[in-house]
Amino acid sequence: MIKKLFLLINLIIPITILLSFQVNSTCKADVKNQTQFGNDILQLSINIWLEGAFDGEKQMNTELNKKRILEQFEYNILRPRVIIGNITIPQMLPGYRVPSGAVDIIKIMLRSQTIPYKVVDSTLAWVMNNGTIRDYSTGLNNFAIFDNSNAGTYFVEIRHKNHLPIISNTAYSFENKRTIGIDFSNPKIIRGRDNSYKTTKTNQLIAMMVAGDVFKNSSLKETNAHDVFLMNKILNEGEFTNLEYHIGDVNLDGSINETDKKIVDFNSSKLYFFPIPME
Ligand SMILES: [Ca+2]
Ligand SMILES: [Ca+2]
Repeated sequence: MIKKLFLLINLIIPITILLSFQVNSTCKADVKNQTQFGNDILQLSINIWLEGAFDGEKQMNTELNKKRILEQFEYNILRPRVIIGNITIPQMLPGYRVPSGAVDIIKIMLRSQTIPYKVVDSTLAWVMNNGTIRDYSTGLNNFAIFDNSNAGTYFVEIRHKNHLPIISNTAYSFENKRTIGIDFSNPKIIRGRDNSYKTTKTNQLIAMMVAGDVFKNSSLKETNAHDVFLMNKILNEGEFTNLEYHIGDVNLDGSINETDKKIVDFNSSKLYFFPIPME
């Protein structure tokens, strides 16, 4: 009898350990969603304006959302590409929708504060029409979520498909689950970007991401002809269908036409600088 009991205990203990490990793993996977490189969840809330979509006063257009172009892009393009290199890009979680009021998608990167300023994490976020953001996965939180890095001090870089990238002037200290707020509409926040300053209809000096960067090349070989040349080519060749998430739609209204070309022409002298001085 004692021997049988001993055998039973010997069986139960490993099973219990195995089960508890599985439960822990499942919980961790649910919470962290494919975390591989870090243990912390960093939260970033920003204010950002995208030139072209911005009305010059207090909001941006939401045509890509109204025409369901963002929704199609999220489902058809982004979902199959969850992992890019070593970076896990979040996808919208099942059951969540593109948030109402979304203008477009931006990519936000955290860079180390020491040379060579490596990218330590990267995530996507929805830009909302009032200049705030939402987390990409659910569209419900008013902050972007980074879960592949640890707490630390990082520069914040923002990229968009056809706007010039920008980066913060200083590095910010992130702690686990504490939301950092950065107002990128304040010109002082952006590093070396005199070109992005604009005066709004209400005579406020604000910063925004410069529109029209349809040709992206981080090398020094890019000239100020590239963006204009590519925009002309897009218009002339008409290799697009409206209602498509397209790099030529500079003002983010869901169509590609002379309005987009005018913006690229107007900004052509700014568009060949890769404005991340540290790269
Ligand atoms: Ca360019
Ligand atoms: Ca357009």
